Amino acid sequence: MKADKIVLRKMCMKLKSPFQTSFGTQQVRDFILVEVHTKDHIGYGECVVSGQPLYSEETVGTAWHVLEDFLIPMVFDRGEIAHPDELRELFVPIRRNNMAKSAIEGAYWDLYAKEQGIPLAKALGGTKEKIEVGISLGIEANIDDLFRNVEKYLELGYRRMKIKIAPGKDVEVIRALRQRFGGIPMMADANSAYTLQDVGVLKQLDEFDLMMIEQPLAHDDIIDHAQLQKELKTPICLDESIHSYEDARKAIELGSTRIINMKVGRVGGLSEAKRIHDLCQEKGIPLWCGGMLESGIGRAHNIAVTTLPNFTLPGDTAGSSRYWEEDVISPEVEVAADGTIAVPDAPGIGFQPVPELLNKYTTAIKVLARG
Ligand code: OSB
Ligand code: MG
Repeated sequence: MKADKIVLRKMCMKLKSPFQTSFGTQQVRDFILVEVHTKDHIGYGECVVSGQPLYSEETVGTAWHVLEDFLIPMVFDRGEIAHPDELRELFVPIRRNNMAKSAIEGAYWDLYAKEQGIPLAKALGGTKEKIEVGISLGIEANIDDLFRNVEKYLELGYRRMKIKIAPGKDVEVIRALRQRFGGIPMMADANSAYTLQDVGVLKQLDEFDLMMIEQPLAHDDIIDHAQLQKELKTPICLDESIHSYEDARKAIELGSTRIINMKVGRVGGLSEAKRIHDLCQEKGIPLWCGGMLESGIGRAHNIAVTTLPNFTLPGDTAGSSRYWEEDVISPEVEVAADGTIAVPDAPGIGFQPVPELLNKYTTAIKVLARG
């Protein structure tokens, strides 16, 4: 695969409804799309940054800089790339900036699958024809709004409810949901809102038989989580703390995590995601695919990675209409009444980006040419 040009698009899409977590409220998704053009194909990748460094340190501004000034020149210098795994190695000297790396690596994975004439899921070694999905529900000011959301997505078939929690919006919220909806598959995500001093509150959640609690403690911690796990019955699932195979290996070894939320952007790409997948499979740690409120392009990548066999729990990959009035792909991602998404069998990501819609939501564009 030899890129003739690489196109960066700054994107801005408005969410149907605001999404509140313990670190902030998002109404607008600012992110970046990467297109890698070869003689025969275009590969698409999504950079799952946001406008502000709240979930991680990367932003649209930092990722654009790192892509334009470092990663893309490295890719042009390399010239021919036979397999996307080569990019993981190529980018090792560049520290972190995982979402920037993942965007261009994902575009090469799409290209690679298109050149082979196979779906991305197959190119990755995926084995499923459909994937099971749940939904991530933001914090609501008012419990009736949360009830309405849970009701709606249960009716639509979603296989588990993930409830965002924060201090003061935790035990009573989960208790109310259990009283109202009984034993539905449910988990909580704290996005690092607690410390070990809150162990009393977190222990109270044990009573509600949650599938797991996601990232209760600091975004950069794996020590306190191990301590906390010793005190909790509920399994801990790390999200923010896992940036690499090495992070996963150490967290598993320490007992800091019993389940891992995989976000391809957070770990720097699909090749690293596969390495973590294989490690977790060997260690008996189940995986599921997290989300970053992606457009259809990132969503398609998430569907593909979820077809790997150790993604045994429903992920956060909801249908396009949960987020957008209109998505940028055709067809849009749809969740069937049984809470599954059919894995497309067209080559590459299997959903076609629609040029007019890409342009409609593009706020800046830069074409970088080889040479
Ligand atoms: O912590 O998993 C998270 C969205 C943005 C940033 C962090 C998280 C989330 C979600 C939403 O939970 C997942 C989705 O629906 O894409
Ligand atoms: Mg999370």
